[in-house]
Amino acid sequence: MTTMPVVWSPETRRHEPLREVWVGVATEGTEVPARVDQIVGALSGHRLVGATPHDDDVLRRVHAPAFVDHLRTVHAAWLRGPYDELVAQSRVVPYAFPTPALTQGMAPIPAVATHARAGEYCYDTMTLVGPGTWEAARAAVDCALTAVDLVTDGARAAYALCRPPGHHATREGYGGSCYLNNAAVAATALRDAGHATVAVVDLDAHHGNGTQAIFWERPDVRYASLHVDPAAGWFPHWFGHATETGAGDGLGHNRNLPLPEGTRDDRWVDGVRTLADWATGADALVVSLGVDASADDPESPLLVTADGYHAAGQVLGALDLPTVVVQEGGYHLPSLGELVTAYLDGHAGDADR
Ligand code: SP5
Ligand code: ZN
Repeated sequence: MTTMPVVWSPETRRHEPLREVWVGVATEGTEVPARVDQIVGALSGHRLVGATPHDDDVLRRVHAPAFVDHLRTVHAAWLRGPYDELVAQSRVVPYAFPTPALTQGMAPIPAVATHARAGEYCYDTMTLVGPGTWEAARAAVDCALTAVDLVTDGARAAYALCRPPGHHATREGYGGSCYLNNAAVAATALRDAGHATVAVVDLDAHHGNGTQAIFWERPDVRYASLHVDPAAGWFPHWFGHATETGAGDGLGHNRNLPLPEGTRDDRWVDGVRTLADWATGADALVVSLGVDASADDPESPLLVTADGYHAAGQVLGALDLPTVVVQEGGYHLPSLGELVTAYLDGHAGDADR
């Protein structure tokens, strides 16, 4: 068995959200720098590759340039604001959002106050921006692009240890602990490298509404996801239903398989097989590897085990496509390393574990 190269960057540790505000209460953040240490530590038997710097070209095609500029500058704007004196609060958190409930068909003029401006790009209160958030999110993009380079240079598959995760980030906005959409960047770079169609298969416990939105009207990048049913009350609440199949030229190129709470390995791996069949015929693959579907995970009600993730790796590895595996969620620190290793080893083709 040949193990998969692992791309990472110490810069991804610089994002320290400290808190997430949920139902009006600040709780301890779950998307913490220690996630990187747990995963790197478990993958010491793999070839570790440092991410190399890439320019903003792909990033500015995936995301609106004004959004990218906002993310890069908003924390400095927050520090210039009166927030330190007012609330002794160092993290950017929006408090009002120009949703249709407010705008009612009128075109809002961008706000001046940073705490209001933040609500134009951030769609929830759980995704705080601190001093190192931009540097970490940008390093995660470099991890994804470096993994694409490895595949372009002949590796069959490469793993990008991206942090913060990305699949909830849309073309023009961030939320769900995600800032820049690493998987969408990888898929776009694989298209640039000459792969005519790219399939993104998303195994995170939550639906990747950002990736879905970015490729919604495109037939050349197909998105498919297995996740806890938003209709059972789970984030991202408004998206992830089976009825969402794309639009325009992308109609029929989006596939959602929502699962009930309590889904275990057998039905989850069946779902992975369905998504693998659906991806057949693509020229390259991106796997959004969230391991928060694990039974141990505090953020989802799915009950998948490391054996399930290993089986998922075998199923998607058997597609034998050039593949970039991108880290998404997964929050139970003690089991993170085992879950990621199980998937990667399955994908690389070990027979059992
Ligand atoms: C990438 C990813 O997995 N994002 C997950 C975003 C979903 N977060 C929903 C959070 C719901 C409330 N969590 C309360 C836990 C208290 N720490
Ligand atoms: Zn998730």
